[in-house]
This record gives sequence, structure tokens and C-alpha cells, in this order.
Amino acid sequence: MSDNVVAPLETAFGVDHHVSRATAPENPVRLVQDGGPEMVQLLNPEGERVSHPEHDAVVDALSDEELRGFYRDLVLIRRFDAEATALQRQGELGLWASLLGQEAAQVGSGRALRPQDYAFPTYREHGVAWCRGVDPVNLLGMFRGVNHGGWDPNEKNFHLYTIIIGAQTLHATGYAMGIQRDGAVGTGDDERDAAVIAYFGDGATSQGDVSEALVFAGVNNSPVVFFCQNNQWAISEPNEKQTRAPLWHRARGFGFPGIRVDGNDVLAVYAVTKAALDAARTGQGPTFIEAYTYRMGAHTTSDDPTKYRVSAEVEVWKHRDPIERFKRWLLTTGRADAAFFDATDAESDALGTSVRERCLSMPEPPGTDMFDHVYATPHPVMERERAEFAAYQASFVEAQA
Ligand SMILES: Cc1ncc(C[n+]2csc(CCOP(=O)(O)OP(=O)(O)O)c2C)c(N)n1
Repeated sequence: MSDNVVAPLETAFGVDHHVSRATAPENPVRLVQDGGPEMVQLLNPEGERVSHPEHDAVVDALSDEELRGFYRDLVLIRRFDAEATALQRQGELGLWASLLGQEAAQVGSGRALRPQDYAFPTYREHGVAWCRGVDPVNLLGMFRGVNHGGWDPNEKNFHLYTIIIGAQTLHATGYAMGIQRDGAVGTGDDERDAAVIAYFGDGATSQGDVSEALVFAGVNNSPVVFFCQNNQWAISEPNEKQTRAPLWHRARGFGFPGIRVDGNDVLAVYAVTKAALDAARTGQGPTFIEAYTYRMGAHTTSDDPTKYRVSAEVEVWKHRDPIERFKRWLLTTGRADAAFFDATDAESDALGTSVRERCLSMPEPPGTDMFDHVYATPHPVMERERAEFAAYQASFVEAQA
């Protein structure tokens, strides 16, 4: 247990993973926890390398250039996210779900993927999208209301965002069962063997879909990694109201391994996810990863977190910032210098400017767009509805003329 306690034990709800039978108080003041001794961490919040017998070798093999690349990813995606939040505040997006605080969980796992792997995100995985090579401006379209997704999932093997909580875990498991049957698992061919990763939050684990996905993945030994970003809150519901057991323990009940990793440590997330993906690709079946992290901002721009959580909790997590610790380590070990950090900052400002400009110039779609992707092939009902809608819209123009 860390000393970062913001509430006295007797008032805290769910002490040490909530195994007590004590009744939950109505408005609990939370105890901030540190993930426990079982959490895999390679870089502590002070930016010091922590040794781990199972995972050291993988990160020690990373070149300085690759490590600087991770840092660049973290900084650029945070900058993109800040710009998107600002655009929403200025009325240019209807809504935004910020990833602030979760950059390492996303970049670490995203960089562990191979091109042939397939990712099924929820709606906050901007960092994973970035690692897959999806143009970040395309992530804004749905939130601006000009499209229903904005990228072709099969181009970068990155599925469209899913708003229905947990649904994508079923899609991921189904897809994984598919590639298994296609013979793209455990062949020994590194170019062919593929894995699937499903992203979801702590709140999603309360959804039936997620349990169903875990059942099917387990019994079929499917090549899927369940990547749960435990950011502590499901909108205003804290972890303690979702579960009495640590989330990573859940995997055991479904018959496959679970692991908790420090989600604010990009090195640990990379190593743990790489191991899980390797296992999936080589036919060893699924893994459940709980990336222990924190959502620093609001759930989305439409809620106010000060209404349901105390600022002291946020302060504790500021100290665990994923970018600061990594920067300190790169600097103190001489893997990057001031010139590199300055250049990255300049690059991130340029990205912010270009994202803003390109967002504002996104074309207004014709209203009939909404009928385009309902079915993969032409469908008479869609055709009729499209024609009716087009005629309805045209009637306004005629009335004005
Ligand atoms: C099936 C379903 N139920 C409810 C909602 C409303 N809803 C949107 S986000 C959310 C909380 C999700 O929390 P979590 O899974 O922890 O993910 P996070 O947003 O924190 O990353 C809920 C309940 C929804 N979108 N879909």
C-alpha cells in the first residue's frame, strides 16, 4: 500500500481490494492505492528503473531510438488530446473523451502490436490509433458529427470506436476465433501469425458482454488479449462499486492468465503486452491484462469530475504521471538530451496547429451519408429511405426558391 492516502482507513471504502463485508458508505471517500506488490512495474514514478526478472530482457533490448520513439508518441498524443479538448470547448466538437493520464497504457500496448494484429478499441484509444498509423484528424470526425467513424478499419487493422460498453470484446473474440480457423495462429511464421487485442475500461467488466467474451475466448483458446485500462472510474462510479476482487484475478475463473501492470509505465506495459500477444500468436490462448492507471480529466467533456471525486486523489496521481517519469529516465540515463525534448515539443505544437486547421476544414457531409454503410452491399430498403430523405431535404431548397 502506498503512503499516498487521501482518506483515513476507517472512512475509506474497499480497503485493499475490497474483500471485507463492510457495508459501503453512501458517499465514500476513496483510498488511493498503488496497485499492490503483484503489479508489474519497470519504471517507478521517480523515473528509476525497477528490475523484473521476467520482463527486463525485452525492454533492455529496445534501442535508444525506439525508446525516444515511445516518448515522442506519448507527447504527441497528449498534445493531440489537449487540442481536441480545446476544440470541444470552443464548440467545434460535440463531445470528447480525453485520454489524459492513460498515454503509457495505450502507447505501450499499441507499440507491442504487429501490423497483422487487429485492435478493437472503445472510444478513448486515441494513443493506440496513433500507434496503428490512423490519421488523428480522422478520430475527430465522429465527435464533430461529420461521419460515423472516419477510417477504414481494415486499412490499419484498427476497428471503429465502439460506444456500447464492452461490445467490442465480443467482436474481438469472434475475430480471434476467425483467424484461428483461418490458420493464422501458431504456424511459426512470424509474418503470418496474428493476435487480437480488445480494449475496455474497468466499468466495462460489469457488462455481460465482457464475461461472455472471456468465456468464448477461454474455451476456444483464442488468440485474444483483453486489455483493461483500469482508470479507477466508470463515469462517476468508482472501482469499488464495480468489483470486490482485483480485475486481473478475474481471468483465472475463465481459465487463462491474468496480470496487473502499472499502466503509467510505458516500458512495463510494452513488455507485458508483448508477452501476451506473443503467447496469443503462438497458440497459447488469451491473457487478461489489467493496466492500473488513472483518468486525469473528465470522463468526457460533458461531465464534471469535481462532483464525484476529491481533488486530493487527482493530486496523488499527478505524481505518477506517465510522461514525466519516462522523460526523467531518458534524461538521467543519457538516452535523450535537451535538444531532443525541445524538438519533440516543437513537433507537438505543429501537430496541434495542423489538427486544428484540418478539423475546422472537415467538409460537411451530405445528409444521405448516414445510409451509406448500414449494409455492405446495396439494400432496397436503404435505397428507398435514402431517396425519401433526399427528397425531404430538397423540399426545403425548393420552398426557399
Ligand atoms: C451498454 C452501455 N451501457 C451504458 C453506457 C453509458 N456509458 C458510457 S461510458 C460508461 C462508463 C464506462 O466506464 P469504463 O468502462 O470504466 O470506461 P472509461 O470510460 O472509464 O474508459 C457508461 C456506463 C454505454 N455507453 N453502453
